[in-house]
Amino acid sequence: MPSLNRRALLQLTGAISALGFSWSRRTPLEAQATGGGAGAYAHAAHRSGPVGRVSLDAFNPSVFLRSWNFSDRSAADRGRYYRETPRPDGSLLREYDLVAVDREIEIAPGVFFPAWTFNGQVPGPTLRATEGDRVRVNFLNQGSHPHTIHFHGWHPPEMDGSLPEHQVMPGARFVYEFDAEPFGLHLYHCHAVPLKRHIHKGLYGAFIVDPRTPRPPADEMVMLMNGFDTNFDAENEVYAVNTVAHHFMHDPIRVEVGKLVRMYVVNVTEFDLINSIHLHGMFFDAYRTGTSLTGSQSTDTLMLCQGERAIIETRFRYPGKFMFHAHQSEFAELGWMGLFEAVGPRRDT
Ligand SMILES: [Cu+2]
Repeated sequence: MPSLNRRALLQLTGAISALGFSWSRRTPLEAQATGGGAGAYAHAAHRSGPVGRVSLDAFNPSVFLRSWNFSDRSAADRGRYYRETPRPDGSLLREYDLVAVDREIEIAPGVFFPAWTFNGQVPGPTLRATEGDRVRVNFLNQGSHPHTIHFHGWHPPEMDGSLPEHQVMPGARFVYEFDAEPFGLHLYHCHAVPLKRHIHKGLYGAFIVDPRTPRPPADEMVMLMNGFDTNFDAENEVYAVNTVAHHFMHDPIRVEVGKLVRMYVVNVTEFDLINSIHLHGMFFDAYRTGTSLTGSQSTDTLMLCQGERAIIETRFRYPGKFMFHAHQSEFAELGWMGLFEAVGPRRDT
């Protein structure tokens, strides 16, 4: 694979766009805004990202967005990875099978990344329990390096997956078991050393713990902000939400005007200290770490440090397309941008 640094990718994107092979058509509004000059047109096209589409056969970010506890699998297949058993106190034992495997994944058109994955995908499957449930994770390391699973949340030290003696060698197994608490939006990731390498290679996922009294019904979605260092220079060349650069520009997230939308946003970007999410045309309520039922902030831009996460809620007032992206412009141009498409009659309040 040819080496690809940040600048080269930008230049590639720009060169392709300058040829006019933009995947997005200029809207009448853009034509009006740019005045139709050739330079303005090239500039408008430059903004639009690279040509071509990533194959979605192995992993589709839009399916991942609204899947948890292997709900994207067929009933028969799901049972191989996830089982629920009622317990006497009314809670559930939730049992998961996670397997570490090396796998090459496509993160931008024609750009392949030699990932380390949970169950063949990056991010790993979203795990979701209710506060007080028992979580049991049967971990099998089929990768080429020692790995662990380190969960955020309450658990005894032998379940932490962080010390040298916790490493699970290639071919070996370990069972992680703990109670799901506190409620909130957590994450899990490999904690073998060197840590930044093991995380950024793709060994991470979201771990949602719902409160015993559920949050109000909503259109829910999971967004992991991630980045990929394709030439191993300790800088990311590609950024995304849910791995595939610019995916949600091609395939906007469809939502209903007026309906509560709840996003579980996790920052698992390595090498950059912070990442952020900005929504156009609206404000949202942020619940940092999801550990309270009272919103901590009303804003349109939320900054998250490495490993931080937040639940954000909003209701779209107007039908149409709304951009969302990192407010670090460089991240946005390198893939971390997307669109919502709201449908239904407008609601001005
Ligand atoms: Cu690892």
